[in-house]
Amino acid sequence: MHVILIQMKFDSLPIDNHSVLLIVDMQYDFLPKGALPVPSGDEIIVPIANFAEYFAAQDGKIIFTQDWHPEGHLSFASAHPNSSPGDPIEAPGLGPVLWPDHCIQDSHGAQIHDKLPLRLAVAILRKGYRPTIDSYSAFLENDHKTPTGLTGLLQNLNISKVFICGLALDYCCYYSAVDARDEGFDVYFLSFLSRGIDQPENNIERALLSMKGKGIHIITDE
Ligand code: VGL
Ligand code: ZN
Repeated sequence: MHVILIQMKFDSLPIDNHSVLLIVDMQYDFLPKGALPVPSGDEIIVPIANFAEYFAAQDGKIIFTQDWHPEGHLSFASAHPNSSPGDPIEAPGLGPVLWPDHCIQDSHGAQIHDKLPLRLAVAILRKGYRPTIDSYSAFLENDHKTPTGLTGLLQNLNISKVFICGLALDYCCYYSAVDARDEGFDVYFLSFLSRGIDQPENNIERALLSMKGKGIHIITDE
């Protein structure tokens, strides 16, 4: 019954064996009570889990991303003297703001929420592991040059359509969507399966408008 309802709802999405669902950074540190909680992030856990089952049943492939920082990562306010989370930073590969310590390699906060179907994943892509540079995008690190290898993996898998959901809408999801588009994929941004940090102010609205302007399909649940 449940599957049939979901099926009817998403029938219009062109999901097939050339499609990948990127489930971005659904880790405890980005959820309520985590180190860098994204408001209402917990609302999308079960809907993403259900959608992933549907997506896989349509022959789509599933890839998770996992923010994966070493201790003392330069994106952390704690790595800079007299700085607090949210303070602006302008440095190559970092910013626009500093973050609280989060998603430390092997910590509980870095784990992907256990209600999500990791068993469906063809790959789990880790990013942000180099100490002095951040990586919001799943495709390119924040120097906008260093590839993560994801483009090559998707090309090898014959993927042409990238569906994106997860956290945070205005950071890792946004930058991943823009880079996917730049790499030549058709991109479907599932905004109803994403929540944002909205920092600086109006960042979510800015991200959605920017994506629309680049030809990314924004999918709401209407
Ligand atoms: C993210 C800030 C810092 C994200 C990761 O997953 O959107 N945001 N690290
Ligand atoms: Zn991070």
